[in-house]
Amino acid sequence: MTSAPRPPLRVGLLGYAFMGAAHSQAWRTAPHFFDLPLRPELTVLAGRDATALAAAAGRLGWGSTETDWRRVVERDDVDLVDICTPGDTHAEMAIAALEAGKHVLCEKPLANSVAEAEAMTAAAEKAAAHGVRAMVGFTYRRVPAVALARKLVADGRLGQIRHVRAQYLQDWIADPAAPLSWRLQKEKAGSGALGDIGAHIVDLTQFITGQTVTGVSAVLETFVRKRPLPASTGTLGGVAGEGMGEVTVDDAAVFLGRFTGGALATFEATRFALGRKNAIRIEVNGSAGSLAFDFEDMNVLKFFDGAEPGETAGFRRIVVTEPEHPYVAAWWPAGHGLGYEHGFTHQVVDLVTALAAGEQPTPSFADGLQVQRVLDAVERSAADRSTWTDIDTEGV
Ligand code: SOE
Repeated sequence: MTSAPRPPLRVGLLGYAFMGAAHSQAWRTAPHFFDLPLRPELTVLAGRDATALAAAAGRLGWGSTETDWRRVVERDDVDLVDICTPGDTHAEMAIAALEAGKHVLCEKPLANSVAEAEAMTAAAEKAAAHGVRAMVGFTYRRVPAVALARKLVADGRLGQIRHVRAQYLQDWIADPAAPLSWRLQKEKAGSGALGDIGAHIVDLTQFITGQTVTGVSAVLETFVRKRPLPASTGTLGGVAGEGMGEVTVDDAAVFLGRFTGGALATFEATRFALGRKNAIRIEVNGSAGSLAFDFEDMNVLKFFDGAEPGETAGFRRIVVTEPEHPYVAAWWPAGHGLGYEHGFTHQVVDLVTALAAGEQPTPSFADGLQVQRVLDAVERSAADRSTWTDIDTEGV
């Protein structure tokens, strides 16, 4: 790695819970393993509780703090605003930051509604005319096995895609005694499993296949309608306190979809799959081959090559830990494997590289809006109990 001085990229991070911590480690780590064209500086961390904020800034490595996020947007020593707060704040923060000339990285889902996502995309397009960039954080695109899956499809190794099967399975609210965290409140999170984890598999399947979802037919369910109010917030659920409150989002989403290239898809997103912790499972079947990925075995991609003779053909387990694989060469000697946090680090690498080149990083806000439209179609289809709901493709 060269040690030539690089221009700084001064980052202001909004939020310091689970995602804030994941992004902090990415900003800290990326320049130590990758030869980045810009040098990220952890300039300022924002949050409302001054005591907790000071502790988080010390723990996560931030140089200063602000208890009002607007100050971060206004500060002259901030080049990029990274938004890791609940969805109800994304639109206001991102639009203010873009209007102030700051680049923006915004956690998924982009917004809580299509209208907000449209406003954010319009602000991003306006800012792009001045070289200001916006990206949405669909981190799992940066898992090496996922990036390899996309490459195999793009190289034609799967032929024409016929089937896409996607699940995102967690179990952290399967216990009815788990508290009513913000992720279970519609006004904060927009939707439940659908937006929180279903958004990831919509993005991932589109990323891998290079196609988009054109229509859906869906069911949503809320299994546990009342939960204890939280006494304190924790990494995900927090600690239960006194009193009960209403769950106002879906606990699970199941839907059928069609892709632009004609493939049929099934999607399942739930936080009630007991024993499944972070199982993002994607299988794609094409006319020439198939592939299968499970995040619980994230360093592996399974590939079936239809051109192999029947006698020896079978799914091969590709261990995606070799220097030839996407992102891997920067890390450990061959075979040593990566984890959850590396996706966030790769996200910083790709973002910083695009910014330095004056290019639009992906996924853009327009990409985030397109996913938002799929989520919205799922909600409308489930509410209407309709058979099929087309997705608006205007402007994406
Ligand atoms: C909670 O379900 C969650 O933290 C999601 O919000 C993240 O996007 C995912 O990476 C892990 O699970």
